Amino acid sequence: MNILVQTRNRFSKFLAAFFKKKRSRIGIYGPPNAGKTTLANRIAKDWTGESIGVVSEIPHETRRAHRKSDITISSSNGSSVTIDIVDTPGVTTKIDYKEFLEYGVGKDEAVNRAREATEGVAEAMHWLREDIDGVMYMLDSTQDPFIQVNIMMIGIIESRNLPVIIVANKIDLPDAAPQRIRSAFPQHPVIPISCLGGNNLDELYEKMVNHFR
Ligand SMILES: Nc1nc2c(ncn2[C@@H]2O[C@H](COP(=O)(O)OP(=O)(O)OP(=O)(O)O)[C@@H](O)[C@H]2O)c(=O)[nH]1
Ligand SMILES: [Mg+2]
Repeated sequence: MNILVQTRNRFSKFLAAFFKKKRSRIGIYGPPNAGKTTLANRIAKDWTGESIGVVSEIPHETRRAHRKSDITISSSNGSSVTIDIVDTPGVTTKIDYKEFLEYGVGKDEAVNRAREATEGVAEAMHWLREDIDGVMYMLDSTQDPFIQVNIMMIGIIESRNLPVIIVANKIDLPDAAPQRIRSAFPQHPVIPISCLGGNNLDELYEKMVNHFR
């Protein structure tokens, strides 16, 4: 091969690597106990066969952000998106160690958990400012969506112009009211699902492919 052809091939490879689209990092955000880790595990299991983190009924179970890289999600029309999923600690405006005592956690562990949860919230906010390209904002459909933390978080996400899907989880429960979430955030797509029951996940995956591409 002559030197000119070799140089041209090298240059094309360099250009391809340089302009290769960076994988989008999609953060799962929302208040504690909404089901963020359950969803992250479900997505990872469905598309890679592995899971990400530990699920628990105790709030603030996730106290560090966990990432699972290189997940390719396909839609029924043949298009797909490859993303990294970041499962983040639940964000609240107030973390009180006494909250954990109700779940049978000892005082020392409760104080430690509260400290770690506070650091986790700071870390999640840092990621949102610096490293996140899209958000799945997850809510428990049985809870009131009009709370300060939701309004604040959606405001931050909007100010960064990040694509967002609002996930209305736990629609298997009798008190679930995903329409309340739709009225609270009419400017964004809302997908009602049950992570536990697996309801409507196909619609969520379709939306993710279209929204995060
Ligand atoms: N009924 C019902 N329960 C669910 C669903 N998804 C998650 N849960 C339960 O909700 C609780 C919290 O789930 P997690 O996935 O740990 O919630 P999280 O948002 O990651 O919580 P933190 O990490 O504490 O912020 C667990 O008991 C789950 O089994 C669902 O679709 N329906
Ligand atoms: Mg979690």
